[in-house]
Amino acid sequence: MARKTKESPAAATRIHDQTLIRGNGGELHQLAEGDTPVLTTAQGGPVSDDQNTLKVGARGPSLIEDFHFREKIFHFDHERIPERVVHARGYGAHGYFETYESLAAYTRADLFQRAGEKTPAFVRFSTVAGSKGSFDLARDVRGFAVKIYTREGNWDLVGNNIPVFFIQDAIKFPDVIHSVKPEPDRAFPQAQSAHDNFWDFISLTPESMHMIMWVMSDRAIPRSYRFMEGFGVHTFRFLNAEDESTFVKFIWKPKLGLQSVLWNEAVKINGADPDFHRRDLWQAIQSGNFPEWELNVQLFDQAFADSFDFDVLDPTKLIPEEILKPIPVGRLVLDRMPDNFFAETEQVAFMTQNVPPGIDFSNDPLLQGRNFSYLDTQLKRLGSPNFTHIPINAPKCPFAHFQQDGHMAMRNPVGRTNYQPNSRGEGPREDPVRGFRSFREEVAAPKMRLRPESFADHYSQARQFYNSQTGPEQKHIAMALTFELSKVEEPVIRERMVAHLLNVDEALGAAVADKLGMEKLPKPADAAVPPRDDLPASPALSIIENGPASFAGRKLGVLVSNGCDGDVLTALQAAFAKEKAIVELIAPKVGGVETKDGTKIPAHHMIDGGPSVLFDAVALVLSEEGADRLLREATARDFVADAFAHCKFIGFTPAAAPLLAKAGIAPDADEGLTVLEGSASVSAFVEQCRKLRLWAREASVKL
Ligand code: HDE
Repeated sequence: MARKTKESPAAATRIHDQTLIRGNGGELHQLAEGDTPVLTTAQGGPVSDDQNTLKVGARGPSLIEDFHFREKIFHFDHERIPERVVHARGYGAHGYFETYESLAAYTRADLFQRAGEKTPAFVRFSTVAGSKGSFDLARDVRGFAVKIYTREGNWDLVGNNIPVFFIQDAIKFPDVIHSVKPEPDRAFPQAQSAHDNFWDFISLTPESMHMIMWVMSDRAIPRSYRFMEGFGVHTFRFLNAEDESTFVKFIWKPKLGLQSVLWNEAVKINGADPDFHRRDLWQAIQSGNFPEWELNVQLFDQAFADSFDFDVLDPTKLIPEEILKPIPVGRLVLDRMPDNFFAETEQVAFMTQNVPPGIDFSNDPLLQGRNFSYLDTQLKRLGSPNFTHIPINAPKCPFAHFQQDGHMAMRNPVGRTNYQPNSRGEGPREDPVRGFRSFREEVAAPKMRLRPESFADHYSQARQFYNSQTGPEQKHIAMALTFELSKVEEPVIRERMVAHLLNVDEALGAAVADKLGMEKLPKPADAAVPPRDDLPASPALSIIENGPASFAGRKLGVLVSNGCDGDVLTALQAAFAKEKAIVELIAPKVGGVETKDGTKIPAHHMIDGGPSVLFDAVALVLSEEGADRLLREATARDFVADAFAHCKFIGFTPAAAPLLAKAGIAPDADEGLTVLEGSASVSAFVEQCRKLRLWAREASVKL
């Protein structure tokens, strides 16, 4: 029987909670345990039959009178809203931001005033080019959009995992996005930049060269959201209580260090698990391994801005960390998945113009353009100016204004007075002290459409980025450029791109030209400003230089067979659990295996469903008979061959050696192969796995 219960605000937003039903007076009833709620229409009418439409007889035509059927289909027909024009594919999570120390000297933003204060946050990660149903591991920029529900309004830091952008002026955004999206006459390729339109546009847009270096690097194929940095990109301003301004750039640094996959891996992961990044975040949060990032700020004044090599308003430039050290000011922890993907992750509306008092914009022309775009796009996508009434977008602080009506208005001002000033003293009034104030910048100049000369150097930081990469990373950039340009059909576009690359790095340009089979090198592109040679390498720009010191948060895949050594398996599981890593078992059948002492162990994957690309390191714990059977399975050979080719560490019991041999790998081929015999060998294997990959192997493996 249903019991009557008092309606709480939480319950009101959870009417889909299966334990609550509404009574005739709209009051909520708590169902007793074991009760099943009665299915109703959206109007609340109980439904007697949800399996059959209302018809004339059992075999006759359907009746239009069937309001339950019509309501159900009507609602279904309208389930989709427009996907985001960019960043359509994304995944979000809840958490909090914790302030380390008061930043009152620099900003009066309320969230930065009190050490140790936690402010609720929601984050959405995304790819840019692909549609909502595309795969996670496209070569692409990742969105890193953070909404922090501060006590003085929502702060949205709508960033990317790359600190610079393709273009310098927002007016070019539709062009760069049109060029990367599927070509309009054929509607392919999906979620790929490897096609003529993109490279045609890029090769005619020298300002994009710095960004192109990042996008062709492994930054564009991250191992997981948990292992990537986030950047606010633009220069912003902090304003303190005296309205004094300090320029600021925002950087999120992942606690688990940086990590990416290889392109050959990415291609295979997209087939094996198109939701690879979603699943990773889901699994981490559901298992209590809450991902964490530190918010860092680069603070500087006008004198620094004037003396810096590049214009701090140019979004195609960064300030190297070695020149301006990032200061950690707080941490972001993601500890809860949304209750419902659509309600929260799909309907969340990020807007660059959401800044609390104490944070202000700079004149970066990209940021200025974005401040128009993000409000406009929400109306298209969410369909009503009342999108702030959706719980995920509503502020969590008190708010009061006279905005009213419109589609789906959930709350309107109450009472007679819906304007101000009013003589009744009713309703909210502005507060010049607490309220948002813009930096009082003097601006006087002729109205014009002109790119500043200080934005004209398009190659120097591209070169600096390339020079800051380790050997394997430089090689990956060359491979990525070769792959992408090999998909370009028009030779003139390839040539134009190589001409730019020659300005970034002569050897890189020549190597790509050679791999593309170009017979003659083109002339380097005309440069508005000659590329500089004197910018020192910045180790902060390399992923490999900023990897983790442990295997924590990573995944070990263990291939097991009937009759395998249960002690080795238990030792591996214990050692990797201690390392805070995840261990998953792959077996010929998902039902699992029986170890040699007769213990039954269920598997997480069958061999066809658990290729080694899904893991950071692998172990082969096989019996002789098990190895012998796997020799005949192509997927088992691929498991081993791929793990080796992807420079992963491989542990194996002696009986697994024939499977290695079948994949063309000598058991002592290099130091990345560890024989698993006894506990010392397991510790040695964990130790090795902390390095994530044996890059030295890459030279001997052609991918
Ligand atoms: Fe965006 N961008 N963008 N962008 N952007 C959108 O807003 C836009 C840019 C970024 O998870 C849209 O709500 C313009 C830079 C992220 O919901 C849209 C320009 C950076 C997300 C839009 C840029 C970003 C968006 C589409 C050039 C990194 C996903 C849907 C001036 C600093 C947010 C939406 C989410 C989304 C416009 C350039 C990051 C159309 C006009 C630079 C992470 O408003």
